[in-house]
Amino acid sequence: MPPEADPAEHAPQHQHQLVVVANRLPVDSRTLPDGGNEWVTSPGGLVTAMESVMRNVASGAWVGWAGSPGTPPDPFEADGMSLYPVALSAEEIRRYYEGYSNATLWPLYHDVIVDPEFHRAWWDSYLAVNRRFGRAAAAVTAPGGTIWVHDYQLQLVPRMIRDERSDVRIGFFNHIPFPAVELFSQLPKRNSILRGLLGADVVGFQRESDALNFVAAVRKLLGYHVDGMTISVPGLGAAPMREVRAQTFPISIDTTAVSALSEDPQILERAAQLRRDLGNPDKIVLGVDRLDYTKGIRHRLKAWGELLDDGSIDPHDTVMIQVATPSRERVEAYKQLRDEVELTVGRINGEHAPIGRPAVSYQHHSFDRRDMTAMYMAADVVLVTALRDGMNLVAKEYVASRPDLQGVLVLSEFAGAADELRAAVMVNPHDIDELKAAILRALAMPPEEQEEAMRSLRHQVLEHDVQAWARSFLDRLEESDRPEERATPPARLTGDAPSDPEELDAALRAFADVPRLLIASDFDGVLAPIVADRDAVQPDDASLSALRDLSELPGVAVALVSGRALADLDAHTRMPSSVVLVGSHGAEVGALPPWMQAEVLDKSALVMSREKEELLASITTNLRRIARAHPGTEVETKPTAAVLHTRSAKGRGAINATESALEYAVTLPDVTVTPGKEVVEFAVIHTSKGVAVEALARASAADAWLYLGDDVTDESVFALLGGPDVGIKVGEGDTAAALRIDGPGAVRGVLERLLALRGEQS
Ligand code: GDG
Repeated sequence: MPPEADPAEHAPQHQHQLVVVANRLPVDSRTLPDGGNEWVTSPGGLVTAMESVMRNVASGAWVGWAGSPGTPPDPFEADGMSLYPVALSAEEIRRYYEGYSNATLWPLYHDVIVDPEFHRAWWDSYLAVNRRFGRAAAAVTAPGGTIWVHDYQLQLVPRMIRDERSDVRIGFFNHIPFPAVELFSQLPKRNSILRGLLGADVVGFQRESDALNFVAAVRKLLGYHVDGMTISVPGLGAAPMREVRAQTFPISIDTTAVSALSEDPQILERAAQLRRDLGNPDKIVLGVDRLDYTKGIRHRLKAWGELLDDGSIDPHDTVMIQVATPSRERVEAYKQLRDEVELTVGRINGEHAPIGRPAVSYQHHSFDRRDMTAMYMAADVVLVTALRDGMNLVAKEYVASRPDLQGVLVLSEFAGAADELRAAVMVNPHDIDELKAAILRALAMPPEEQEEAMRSLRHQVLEHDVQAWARSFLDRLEESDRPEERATPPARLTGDAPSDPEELDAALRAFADVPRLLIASDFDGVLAPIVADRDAVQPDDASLSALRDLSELPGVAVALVSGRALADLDAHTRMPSSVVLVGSHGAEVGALPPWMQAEVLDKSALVMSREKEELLASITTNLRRIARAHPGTEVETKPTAAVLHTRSAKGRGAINATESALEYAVTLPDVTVTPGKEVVEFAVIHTSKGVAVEALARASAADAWLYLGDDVTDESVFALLGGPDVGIKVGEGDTAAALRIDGPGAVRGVLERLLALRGEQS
């Protein structure tokens, strides 16, 4: 069983203005001499960056895993922030972290250097853990605060927070590449991932190509409207459209800290000692990487081995140091990589190393920052030969460690750093001959040429440090719409007066002239008067018949969209197969006519998991309890939702039952609760009529849509309409529709007029 400790339970009373969410907290567990344990902070680039921005906010926090399975430590303070540990069970570490994150997403996002594995149990765990992180973050953020979510392990978190906290700004930064849509499309649950990310206001990437790949995936797989790097995301339920910005923010390092180390005399001495320890070679070539197949270590060793084989390098003059920090050691591909690398190093040393000194000094352990800097300072050449890398900080650290302006960086064009560090010796690491030539060129580069290149590289790195990176991301996030500004869709009409008949007719005439149309309508209150007994509903036969006839005309798609369950809607309308039925506010879509493109409807998001089934069962039980306390109210169960109906309640019963239901709703962050006309719907599948109608418009390649609706749930469709579209609100109330008619009788008039106008053309 996963540990269910909820960090919010231990939370200090105050709420935080800025909350960072990352898989790992910036702490490590250290064993004390007495066998006990203590937590020490392990400042990396991200922590340093955050420290500088957190100085400017009243209160900062970090939510993440503390690094060991089971019960996490209580929240604690470190470096001016509150740290909130999130629990991960041993099984979740295997499935969410080693599985879906590191054996599915990591290889897929790095262009399938090894084959990604797909397992449904891993996904379930990823979902559950993301939810835990999302809830923990939502619980500790101040009203109107900012949450910054990091990296591929937590891609669902932005949306999960958004569903719970519409008042906060949410940013997401992806530290690794985002793959081309052709590759990304292989990912099971790909659309859930995209929707998860689109919960953010700003989605940040390392390289321009990553941001472009993401936007292309959103356009192709979700069909959302994209304008440059701005994506229009339809709202959930009655929520309005949101704008999400995709942008490039190349990450950097704490150059001040690295520069300070590089000027420390003790570290200078360590660098000199290192050279002596290696037998005073003329040249030291260095590689520093996590032992990961993306880093191109095998390619590098192959090139190095061949240079020794063909005598281009003399192992008496030139030594290679390869630091390969242990990483993800329980993931199969990493075990294999380690075996291969160590075999190759052993072979190279066996064949070429002079007695008493290595040809390749292989270090499979980690070093402290001071030792790392000493290595950079001793290295005449650093090899960064990644096959795919989000950025690669080693490249930037090397440059920042060389105030002497000496040293050569050989840099793979597949590392994000290649976009900025143009003065490096660029290389395609897949081309072993090219790699060998680049290494020889670097080894032979005259000091003046080194100086010129290093000066240019240092200018780039010193001008753009990690603090500037964090500030520019947060500034961009700050510029996104204030959450409260987008709280309600724009009301185009207020009051209850029907539109001028002339205006309505002109709109219908213009609409009927458009080549491909989608005509969609709500059912209750539009095609049938609202009645107390929902089963006794009497649809207007003439309206249904007009819709039927419209659906037979060329270039016209017709859909009925209702909050009712699909089967219920079908039973009351008996429409032919040319009319698409959409039930449960978009969560159930009936059969599509063969000419519609079914693939644009994302059914995967609509699938009920066991977890959702259980949630729905418990909601139903609770709503039934509320219904028993308020005679006349009743609970309807649908495949993906439970609905409290209050139409037949006595006295104040309807109001009281609705209030109880809404109070209960607050306890259900993962449920979409939609109050409508004398109903409150609790849906465990997140969708809306707007999402469904938009998908149908795409599936039918419609140039314009007409929508008729009377309920608040129809506002999610009206909010999407623009240009050539026609939105008609049936009955009173503020609305985002541009036209109003007064009831089902007038609907019949509209549909018959449309039939006449369009029929004339065919
Ligand atoms: C991901 C993306 C992106 C390594 N060995 C030791 C050690 N290191 C430090 C390096 C560097 C860091 O680890 C590695 O950063 P990279 O950027 O090279 O790569 P990933 O770990 O894959 O990081 C990457 C990064 O996120 C940031 O967005 O650049 O593309 O894959 O700082 O110096 N540090 C110490 N001892 C070691 O033995 N102290």
